Amino acid sequence: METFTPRASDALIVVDMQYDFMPGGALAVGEGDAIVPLVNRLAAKFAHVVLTQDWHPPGHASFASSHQGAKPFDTIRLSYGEQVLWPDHCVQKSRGAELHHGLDIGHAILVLRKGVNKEVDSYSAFVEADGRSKTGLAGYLRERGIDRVFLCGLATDYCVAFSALDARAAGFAALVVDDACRAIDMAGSLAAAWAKMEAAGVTRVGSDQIGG
Ligand code: VGL
Ligand code: ZN
Repeated sequence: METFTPRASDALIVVDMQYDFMPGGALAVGEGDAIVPLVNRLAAKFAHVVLTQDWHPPGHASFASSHQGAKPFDTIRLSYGEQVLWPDHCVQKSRGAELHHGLDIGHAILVLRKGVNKEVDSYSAFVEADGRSKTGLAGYLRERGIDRVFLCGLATDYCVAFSALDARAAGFAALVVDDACRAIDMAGSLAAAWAKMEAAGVTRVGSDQIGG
């Protein structure tokens, strides 16, 4: 079994560990809360930890409630392409948008908020769904001397996958710590996400492969 020991040029990106993605939340991911202890143990091994926070304004374009006649989990066409419509979730300053209080990652150096543009969604921590608007994370990581990112959190098939794919596109090595993620898995989305990630050179690892 190949192991990866975190080094100074690695970062861990902890994706969207927010109450709305936990059981009982507006867009609950099965067992979303179960990974909190594992994410904490993983984060302790990394000097550079970035947290992401889905952070939508009220009336966001990704909300079904923003589109006449639409239901959550429908897909529609927006100016930038296909968009899955979600229940209202992670509304700025709401309780559901808060990071899980069980996260114990005091040394995290950046909380990156995404999806803040009312008209454009952003599963990815790097580039919004229009494929053009950058969050600045790639530049930030590069300035910190990072060349490899590990990802964990929620949800494997949406925000984790899109972030991993964009990390690769931006020239970083990318590894997804599979057991420290949970998926929405809707209409084959998890298998599709893994196929894309594998094709893009994203490495799938287990937390038992992370040394240190
Ligand atoms: C996410 C759907 C909508 C995620 C965020 O964090 O994976 N999924 N917004
Ligand atoms: Zn969202």
